[in-house]
Amino acid sequence: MHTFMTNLDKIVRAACAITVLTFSVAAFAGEKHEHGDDFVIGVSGAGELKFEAEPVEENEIFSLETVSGILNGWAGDEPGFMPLDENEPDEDFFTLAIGAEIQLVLVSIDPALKAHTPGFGDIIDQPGDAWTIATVTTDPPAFDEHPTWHIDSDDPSLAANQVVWSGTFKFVDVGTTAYADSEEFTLRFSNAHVEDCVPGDVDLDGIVHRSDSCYFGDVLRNPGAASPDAKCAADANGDGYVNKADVHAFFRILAAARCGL
Ligand SMILES: [Ca+2]
Ligand SMILES: [Ca+2]
Repeated sequence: MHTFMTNLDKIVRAACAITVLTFSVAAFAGEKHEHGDDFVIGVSGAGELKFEAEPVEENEIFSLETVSGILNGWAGDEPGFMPLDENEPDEDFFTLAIGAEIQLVLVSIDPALKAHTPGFGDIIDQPGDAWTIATVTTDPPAFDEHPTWHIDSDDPSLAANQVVWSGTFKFVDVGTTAYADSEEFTLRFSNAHVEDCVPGDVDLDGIVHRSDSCYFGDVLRNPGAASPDAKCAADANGDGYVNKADVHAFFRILAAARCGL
C-alpha cells in the first residue's frame, strides 16, 4: 500500500509539474500588440543576419482571432519585423547597412497555416516562398512590417485535431550588402485562446473535474465538432494535437485535481 501511494504521489506531482509548465508557456501569449513580440533584425560583425525575438526565446504561441470574409478561419498580425536601430557591439549585433534587402523565406510549414504579405498581394505557404520585408535606404534603418498570419479554415488540409500550427523561416539578404542567411527560427500559432487554456478543463467551466472526462472523450472521438478552446484543453500532453497520446496525461491531470494538488 505504501509503495502504491508513493507511486501515485509521484504521478500526481508530475501532473502538477506539467500543468505549471503549460501555464508558463501560455502566459506569454497574452502580451499582444506590443513591440516586445516583434523581431528586431540586424547583422553580426561577420556579416550574418541576426535577430532578437522574445517569441522565439520564450517559445510563445500566438493566438489568432476568428475571421471571415476575405479570409476565413483565424488570423492576426503579430509578430512583425523591425530593424535594429543602434549598434550593440557587446552582443555582436549591428544595424543593417543601406542596400540590404531583407526577405522572410519559408523553410517548412504545417498544412493550412500561411502568411499573407501586407496588402494581401502574396501568400507565403510553400517552402522557398519569399517575402521582401524591406529594402534599407536610411541610416539607421527604419521599417515596421507585419504580415497577416492565417490558419485557413477553407484549406482542405486543415487537421481537425490540431491545436498548434508551426512554421519555420529564415531571413535572407538579396541586396547589395549580400549578408549571409540568418539561423532558422520557428513561429507557433493557435486558433485557441492559449493564454486562458487550462489543460484538462475540456468543458471550459474553469475547474478540472471528473465531468471533464466525458467532454474529453467527445473531443477525442470527434475533434472536428469541438471548439478550438476545448481542443486546447484536451491536448493534455501539450504536443499541439488531440489524440490517444493525450489519454494518459489527461487522467494524470484529473487525478492531481481530485487530490487537491
Ligand atoms: Ca471543467
Ligand atoms: Ca496532444
